[in-house]
Amino acid sequence: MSQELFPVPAEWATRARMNEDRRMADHKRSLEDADSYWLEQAARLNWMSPPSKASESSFDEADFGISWFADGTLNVSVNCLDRHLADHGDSVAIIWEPDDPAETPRRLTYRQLHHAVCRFANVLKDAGARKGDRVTLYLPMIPEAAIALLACARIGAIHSVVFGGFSPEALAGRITDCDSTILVTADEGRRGGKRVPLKANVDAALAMDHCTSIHRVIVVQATGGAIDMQPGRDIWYHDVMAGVVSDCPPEPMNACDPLFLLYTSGSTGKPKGVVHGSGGYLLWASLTHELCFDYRPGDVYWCAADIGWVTGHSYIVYGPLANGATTLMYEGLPSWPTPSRIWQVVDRHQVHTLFTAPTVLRALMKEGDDFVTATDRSSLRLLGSVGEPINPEAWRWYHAIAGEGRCPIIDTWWQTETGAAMIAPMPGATALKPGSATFPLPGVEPQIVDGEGVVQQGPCEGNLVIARSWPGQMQTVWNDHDRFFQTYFSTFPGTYTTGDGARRDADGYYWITGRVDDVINVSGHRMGTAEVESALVLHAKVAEAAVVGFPHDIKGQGIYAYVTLNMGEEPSDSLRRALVQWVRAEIGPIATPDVIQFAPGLPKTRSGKIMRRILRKIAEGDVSAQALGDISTLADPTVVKELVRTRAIVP
Ligand code: 6R9
Repeated sequence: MSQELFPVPAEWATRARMNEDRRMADHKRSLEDADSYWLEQAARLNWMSPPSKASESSFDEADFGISWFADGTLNVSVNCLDRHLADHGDSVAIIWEPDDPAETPRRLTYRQLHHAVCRFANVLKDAGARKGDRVTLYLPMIPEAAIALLACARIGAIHSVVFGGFSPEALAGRITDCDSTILVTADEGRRGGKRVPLKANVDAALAMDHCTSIHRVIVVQATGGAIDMQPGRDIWYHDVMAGVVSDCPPEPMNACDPLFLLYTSGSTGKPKGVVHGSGGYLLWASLTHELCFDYRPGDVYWCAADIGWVTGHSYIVYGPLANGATTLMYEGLPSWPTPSRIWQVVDRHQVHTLFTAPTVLRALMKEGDDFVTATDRSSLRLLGSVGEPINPEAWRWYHAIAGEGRCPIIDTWWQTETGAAMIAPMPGATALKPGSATFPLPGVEPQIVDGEGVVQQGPCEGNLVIARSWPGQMQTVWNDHDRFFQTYFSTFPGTYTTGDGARRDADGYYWITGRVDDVINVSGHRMGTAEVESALVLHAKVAEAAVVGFPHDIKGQGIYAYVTLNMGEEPSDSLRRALVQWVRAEIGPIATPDVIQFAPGLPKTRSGKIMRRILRKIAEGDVSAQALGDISTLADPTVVKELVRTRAIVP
């Protein structure tokens, strides 16, 4: 644990809204005088009818529920667009940087974005979308993605974005789970010079027997590639946009009405639809965007995430646009066509704030500093990190090389479930320690509990829980309120269980240590080991599979799969390759197993439970007797010896 301390740079001490004293006073007040604090904060939004109540949430089974600003009415798109028009309608809302640097970037002012959103909202209405209907978005990183999100918000339709890298199978599952009726996609996506066959994937998904709810597919022409259009079902975005008016009155929404759902992996079962409300979520995205990045007019802010993840929702679209910011949206990959690309984009658009993931930094670090130092980067003032713990080495590189020592690193810890950042520094208020997400934001009350749920005091390590509701908290799991309670509130009653481990040091800094459940974090993407296992056992030759994470230099964690074959099947390299392809086709490339070890048997307890602890150790290559621990309780202890022996022949 690093004890270096990086004080607030002088430039930020002068410029920032927050300083150390105010940060502490705000946090104290947000907990001690929560109602008045939050009703005051609610004024940062534009309400049709302002709320008179803040939180009426409870984590207890008897009166369980999450409710924020329950009697307030607003429209999220009005907050992100209309209210900015009078003062700065002509300032740039979105800068779009294409995949191919030879192409021309696009710029949309707030006025132009408002115009496009209202038109597309009318297109959605013409397609039959009504308040509460689900609209699935399967799009590349193009401005139409932001337009589609906000158009749904305008009419009160609930958007469900499916990451463009997911397979037809995964897309179909997410459509069916929420019965969405309309799908918005593009002909193709582009990333790193390659084409992603989005529309062809859509066709494959909609051809599946169980996937029957979609009656309208709206297709954005992004590349002009050849695709099939099914008459009566598929329509071109540009055709329908040409035929609608640009006047679309915003739908009044209750603060608790769902704004979106977003599927995310857990430790068990299928991915669940995380449901976020309108008022609390937007307040949280907007407030945390201001606290963490201290945006000022004229700054160019770039969150280099994909819209398919919660980071894209909260920090490319909702947070920055609610705050009237200029948000940069990048279609491509950080290191294509050259490892300098990310910094070239910074220079091209004079980016002030860059927000990316540790996995990107580690990959760029490996390429050497010359790709960074060949660029100017003098516009950079703030650097953000999200998605996984940032190792101190990557932190120092980001700080010293990319940011030339002048930019604070804002390491934001949060989750799809939390809506936006929870534990994070503020640039003018927090002295930094490399690798620590530092302190909780206002209203966030973290606790560290031991395995029995006993709250630990002072410096300690254990399970990270949150002791009270905050405005950005998810409201339910789509169609499964019971699963919501069971997943997050039953392990340590009375608190929200994050699934992460954390350490608190003597100065009160929080250090996130990673997941404590069966979720692995591959390049900042969450993957349930159960999902990969289910995909593997669907293969005709596979009898059983167990998947664990293992440390990976670039990805943070890699996917290690133990596979037991059906009787009569022989392990081979070609079968190994076939299984890797199989998983990619079932879930998508982000689930690609790094290692497949054919295992004659899996270590199980007598009650049949797979001992993952042992599998993790073997995957890490730590096969000492001490590491493997007591294996005498296994139904068949010889299995372990066999796994250690066969590990040696894994390529
Ligand atoms: C925003 C996002 C959530 C999980 C979370 C944790 C890990 C995210 C982190 C971090 C350490 C950070 N995580 N940010 N761990 N430091 N700054 O990533 O949401 O995709 O739901 O993942 O990611 O393990 O529980 P999501």
